[in-house]
Amino acid sequence: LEKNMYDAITKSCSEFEVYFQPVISEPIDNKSGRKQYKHVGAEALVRWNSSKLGFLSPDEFVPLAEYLGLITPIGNHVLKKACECCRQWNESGTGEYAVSVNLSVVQIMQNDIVDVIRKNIEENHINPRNLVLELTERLAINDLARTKQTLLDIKALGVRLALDDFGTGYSALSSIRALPFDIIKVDQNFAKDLAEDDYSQAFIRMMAELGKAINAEICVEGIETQAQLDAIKGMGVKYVQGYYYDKPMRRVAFEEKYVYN
Ligand code: G
Ligand code: G
Ligand code: MN
Ligand code: NA
Repeated sequence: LEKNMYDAITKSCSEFEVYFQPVISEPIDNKSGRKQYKHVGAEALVRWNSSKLGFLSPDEFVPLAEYLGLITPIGNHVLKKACECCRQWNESGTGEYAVSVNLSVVQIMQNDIVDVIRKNIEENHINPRNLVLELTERLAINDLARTKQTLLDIKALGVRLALDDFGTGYSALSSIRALPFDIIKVDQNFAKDLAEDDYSQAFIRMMAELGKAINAEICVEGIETQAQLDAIKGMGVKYVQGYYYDKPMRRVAFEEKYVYN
């Protein structure tokens, strides 16, 4: 895995393909309005089409890439592709598109991270608000003061920051308070039993309430059914994401369905 990963990065990362999953904003609930919505964005999700190893999902290689420091070149490649799409879709698509990119805490610790992000925004002339950077606490944040300063520097570019997978891993309510997030993404585990479980409903209601106090929008991930969508109706959740709308798909498929429709 390690050797193949080095080789793939040397070959200008062309084996790393970026998929896109729609992020739905303000679903419209009229009776016949299933799967309708006002706006759509996209989360960029990397896959590795390895010539030697076959098709690999990020769960199979991102942890090793983080350990080896190789998530930085891979992540830069994903960011570049995502920003190119953001430019193209906003220039020629039928709506306004925000594109979300996952950043590893390993990337956040690179000295040039702010410059890399700025360069991508400038080269593509994108409205920085349309770039969302997602950070997860799957790995512990070791240096909170430094992380906070870096996130403030990134935010000063005008991009939005999202806290990903909230409610799992090292997630702490103190991070929401300490770090400048614009969006909190509730982990998909809470969507799983949303239709029948009071706890998950209460958790999402609580997060929406907390979001109001700190000026952060809530995104619920992993929505697979109409019943799950109904369960969060009226809670003040701004974004939803999940198989109910679509799985992550190749760029061309996303464009056909959501950009040039
Ligand atoms: O798309 P999928 O469910 O297979 O993604 C699995 C995990 O991999 C998710 O937690 C997601 O955040 C992570 N992931 C996907 N793409 C990227 C990426 O470009 N960079 C990083 N750091 N993580 C990613
Ligand atoms: O950690 P992060 O939220 O970045 O990862 C998103 C992951 O969740 C992707 O791998 C994506 O394929 C997966 N995903 C997205 N929507 C759904 C869903 O509705 N159900 C399930 N089981 N997984 C989902
Ligand atoms: Mn994510
Ligand atoms: Na997530």
